[in-house]
Amino acid sequence: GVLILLLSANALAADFAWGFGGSSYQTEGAWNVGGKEPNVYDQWYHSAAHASDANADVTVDQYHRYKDDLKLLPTLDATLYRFSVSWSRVMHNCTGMPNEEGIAFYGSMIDEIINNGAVPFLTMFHWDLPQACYDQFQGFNNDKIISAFMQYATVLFNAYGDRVKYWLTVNEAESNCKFGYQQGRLAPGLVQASYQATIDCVARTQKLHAAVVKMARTGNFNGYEKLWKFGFPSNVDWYETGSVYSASVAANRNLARAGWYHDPLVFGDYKQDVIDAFLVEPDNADAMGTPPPAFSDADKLVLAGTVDFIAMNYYSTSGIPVSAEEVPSGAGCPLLCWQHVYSKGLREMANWYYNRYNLDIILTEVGYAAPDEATLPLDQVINNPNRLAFWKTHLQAISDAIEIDKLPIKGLLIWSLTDNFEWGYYDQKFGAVYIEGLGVAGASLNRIVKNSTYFVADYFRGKKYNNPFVAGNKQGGVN
Ligand code: GBH
Repeated sequence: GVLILLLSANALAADFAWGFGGSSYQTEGAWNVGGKEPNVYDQWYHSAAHASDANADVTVDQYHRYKDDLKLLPTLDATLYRFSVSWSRVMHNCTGMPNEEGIAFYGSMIDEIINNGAVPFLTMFHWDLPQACYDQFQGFNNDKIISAFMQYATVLFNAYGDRVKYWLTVNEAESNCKFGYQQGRLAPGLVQASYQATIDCVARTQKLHAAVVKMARTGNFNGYEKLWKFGFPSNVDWYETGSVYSASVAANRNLARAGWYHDPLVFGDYKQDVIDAFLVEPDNADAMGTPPPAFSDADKLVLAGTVDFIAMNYYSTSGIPVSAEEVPSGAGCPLLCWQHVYSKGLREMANWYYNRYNLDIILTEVGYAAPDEATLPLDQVINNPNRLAFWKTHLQAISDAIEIDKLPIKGLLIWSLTDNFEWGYYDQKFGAVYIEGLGVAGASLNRIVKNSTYFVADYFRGKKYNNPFVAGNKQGGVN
């Protein structure tokens, strides 16, 4: 009787695993070590115009400390780890010879992830384009980025495809395009007047993603390519019906953001409701009012079916009254608080994705930059009640989505493992781990785990979900 009970309880447990994420420019440092060439962020923050800004020359020095950092994973029973490869660390001159030292670095990182019992999620591109690609053809402002990226992807597939199964091609295409190539607020700093430039750049990035995935699926790399899974992490703020947005406005905005990202990669093109949603709301400064470009028939064939799961980044919900926010707004405060904390938005967005695409969902980023952590004394940072409250509500929303809504949310990658360089600032602290003296020259950069991180680990231990992921292909077969 007991055995049967145990077996059936096990059979009922949902498939889910969790871990942490980070990105190369934000965490590695070692900007000119090991044969790494400058990327557009090195160039940007070293330029005269930004000489007084913070930069990520050192940041959390993960390049030298990754082995120790990754040891944290098994102590928390965390089994996923997302990192990005810095293109200019592994290839010379944009598309020139591979840099063997850089290739070996990420190979060692992947081995350490696997040795610590975790599954690597490899982000191919998290915005730190080789400066050489920008100098040669303006990077993502030119279709030449597609063939250049395919050469880069070939290097990654050959080097890591035996141990990496989960690939994220381009992180947040809209953020990269808008901030880097239209508004010029981040590197490489190109300014173009119209949001149309962002829309065109996103379409180019979708074609790039599709070309890389098709290359993987039709190519012959190392015998493991049939096992690889691909995602395209989206940045979509959820819009909530309420006093600010009517139901139809909120629905249109969600369609025009979430559908814009994933319709082409699932269906081969935008469905009509996405195009209608773009046209309907001319007051929105961003996506609305400007139609997305038409894809050619040839493009549509390549685009369709190029994501194996929905890679969902979630931080914030727009249109809720301040009184509905579960904890104080995070990130960007006090100047421009952009993170409105509302866990129900996560659950609603995940439902939206599943209803539309019927695919597994992996939460590729969820996190909180408590607005006060830059100024509080250490013990209050480590025990921050707002961070704890954030995780309580968001873990509840995730498990409700899994257990009540029956959504196939298969993974959570907490953004981020450590406090790091938040694209211009060190005072927006998303980390599960505090870094002593981050941003201060010569600081110890000692790691201290925040207490809310132990809460997360205990929460998932209690859930006893089944881990659906299988470590590197050499390690344990396939799922
Ligand atoms: C992600 O971007 C990135 O993938 C990651 O690198 C980053 O560290 C993390 O999230 C936290 O920000 O200043 O009011 O104009 C999140 C999407 C979109 C969030 C732009 C900040 C700026 C809002 N980002 N947004 S505002």
